[in-house]
Formats: sequence, structure tokens, C-alpha cells
Amino acid sequence: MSPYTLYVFHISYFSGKMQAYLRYKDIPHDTIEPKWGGELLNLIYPNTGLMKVPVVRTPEGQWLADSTPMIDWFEQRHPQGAVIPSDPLQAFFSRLLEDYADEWLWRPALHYRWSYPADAHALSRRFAETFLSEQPMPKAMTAAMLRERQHRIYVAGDGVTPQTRAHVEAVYLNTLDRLQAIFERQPFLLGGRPSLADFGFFASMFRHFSLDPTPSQIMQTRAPAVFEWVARLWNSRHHITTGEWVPPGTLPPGWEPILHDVGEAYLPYLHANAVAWREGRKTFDFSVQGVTYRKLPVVQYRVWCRERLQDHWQAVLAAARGAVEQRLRDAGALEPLLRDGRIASHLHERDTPPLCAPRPVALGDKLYRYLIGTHWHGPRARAGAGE
Ligand SMILES: N[C@@H](CCC(=O)N[C@@H](CS)C(=O)NCC(=O)O)C(=O)O
Repeated sequence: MSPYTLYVFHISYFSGKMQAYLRYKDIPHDTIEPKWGGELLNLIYPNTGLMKVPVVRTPEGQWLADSTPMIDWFEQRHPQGAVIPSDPLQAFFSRLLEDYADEWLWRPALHYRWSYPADAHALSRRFAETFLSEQPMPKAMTAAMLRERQHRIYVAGDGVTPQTRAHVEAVYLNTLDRLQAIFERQPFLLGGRPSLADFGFFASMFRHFSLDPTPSQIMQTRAPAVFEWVARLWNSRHHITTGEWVPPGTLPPGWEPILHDVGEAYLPYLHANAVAWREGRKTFDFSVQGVTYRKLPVVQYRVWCRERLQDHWQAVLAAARGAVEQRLRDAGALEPLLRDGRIASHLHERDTPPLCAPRPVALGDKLYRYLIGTHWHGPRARAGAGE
């Protein structure tokens, strides 16, 4: 059988996560970096509704998107070397950390890349020389336009201002300290081999924080054990890495401060975002840990993330429920997870993630996407549905 095809950008957050996962699982795949005006526009967009990577084409010709449901899907099809524990407590908290790391470290990762001139110049040039190399203009101009776009959307447009900047950076620095304490004791988050939580943190820690000039220098000096873990996870293969997770029904020491961040910052953010979505707003203000973020974009995808976490909570088996509930309470995470109940995202009403529904794309739509892309937090574009 021919292998899977994984489409990535070699500098991208979620691409690094998916690449490490497929490597760890030894799932045969070809890796392709699409061009913006080539395969991304003409192949990936019509088949997934997204101008985004990572996406996967299966040997049967299906298209998959979104690293979180993709990993669930691959775990079903390739159960050897499972990364999601069968123990219900460990499974729930691994999923919670994956989601937290995916979404809450995104802002600091993008801030460090696009706010610091050394990083912004290096990375924009790299974009211009790789997946944007076919743009019909001088590379320096492509790079300059890209720096402007990325800063506008992902830094200024994501609430990073002189007032919030120190908090955004503290999210990174505190995370380094928490992970350093864990990796001084054990090789992976849940013990002797990688779990879903490792792959969640890997998204930001690999392609952004350990490789972009400014956060990399910080990691090398402040958290060398994290720097080492990045390479260790990248080099791990399930049939070679022989360690064990901590005993069922337990979590390793060192998870509490991270779970506390989840309860104090991330879950209240997910709730505020969901409420703003229900009210039909485009932006909302959010106060956390003594700082107020103004005009944060409402992200439909993260309304869905919250629904998904609530579903996982509902699915925790009765035998483990008390223990999971107690740990969530201890971290201040139970109340914000459940506050105001379920708020519907309506994100996947017409598809079942990670499977994508192909759609015909008109020429005008293509031209628009070529110039603009799909908005980073927009819903999957669908036939007949404007964004
Ligand atoms: N939740 C998705 C997010 C994918 C995503 O945001 N991809 C980024 C790169 S890491 C992208 O392609 N962005 C395109 C753009 O900025 O226009 C996942 O986990 O795969």
C-alpha cells in the first residue's frame, strides 16, 4: 500500500507536532512542503477548505486536517505504540495538556517570532525562499509583506500590546520552568515514554521556541532539559523507546503547576471566547492574572476545543471520575471547564473531523484565497457559505 502524504511547512508549529508523531509511530509517509500558490491553493484548499498545514492525504484518497483529531484517527488505525494512555485519568489529563499547549502557547510563539526583528527577518526570508518562492516579486519584498501580515494578524491582532507583552512572555518563561522541573527528573511528561501531552507541547517548543533565535537562546540557558527533550522526542520511535508511564491512576509530580495555569488562565479564556461566540461578537476583552487583553479575536475553532474537552470529561468512566474531578478541583480547573455548560461551536456540523469534505472552488474564490489565505481562526470554508 502506498504511504500517507503529509503536507507541512518546515517552520510550522502544528506541522512539527504531526511530523514528530508520525515518526514516533513509524507510520510510513511522504512529506511535501506545498507552495502557497501551487499545491496549497490548488490541491489542499479544494480538498480541505483550508489554506493550512499540516494536512494528510490517505492511501485511499481521503483528506485529513487538524493535528488533534488526526492523532485520534491515527491511534485507531495504528494502535502500536499508543500515545493516549488506556488509564482514564491519564488519558483525560493528557488530552487537557495537549489542548492547552496547542492553543495557549500559540500567542507567545507567534509573538517571539514576529515581534523581535532578528527572528522576524530570519523567518520571513525563510518563508520567501521556500513555500512563497514562486511569488512574482523580489524575495525581499515578499519577506517584508509577510512580516507585516504576520505581525498584524498574529501579534497586534491577537492582543499583544505594550500592556500585555510581559504577560505573553511570562507564559513562555513559566512554561519553560515547569517543564524544566519535570525533565530534570524524567525523560517525557508522563514518565519513560512519550504521550499525547508531549506532542502537544512539541508544537511550540520545536519549530518555534527551540529554533527561532530569541526564544531558542532563552531555552538554551534557562531550560536546558527542555532543549534536550526537544531532540529526544524528535528522535523517539515507539519500538525503541522502552520506558513506562507512571502507574495507572497517577500523574507525575510536576504536573500541578501546569494544571494550575490551565485552570487559572486557559479554561477561563476558552469560556470567555465561547460566550463571545454565542453572542455573535467578533472580538472580546479578557482579564487574566492581573492583565487585560483587549479586542481578542473570537475563535470558533476554540469553541469547538472546549466542547471537545467537555465531551472527554463526560466520557470519563465512573470508576475514575472522582479522582479526575478531585484533581481538576485542586487546579481550579473544574468550574471554568463546566461554566455555563455547553456552548455550541457548530464547527463540524457537516463533517466529521479529521475527515474533510472536498468542494468545488470557483476561480474568484481561488484568487481571493491566493491573496488573503483563509483567516487563521475562520471556520473551514464550505460551498455556499461565506466566512
Ligand atoms: N488546529 C490546527 C491548526 C493548523 C494551523 O494553524 N496551521 C498553521 C501553521 S502552524 C497554518 O497553516 N497557517 C496558515 C496561515 O497562517 O495562513 C492543527 O492542529 O493542525
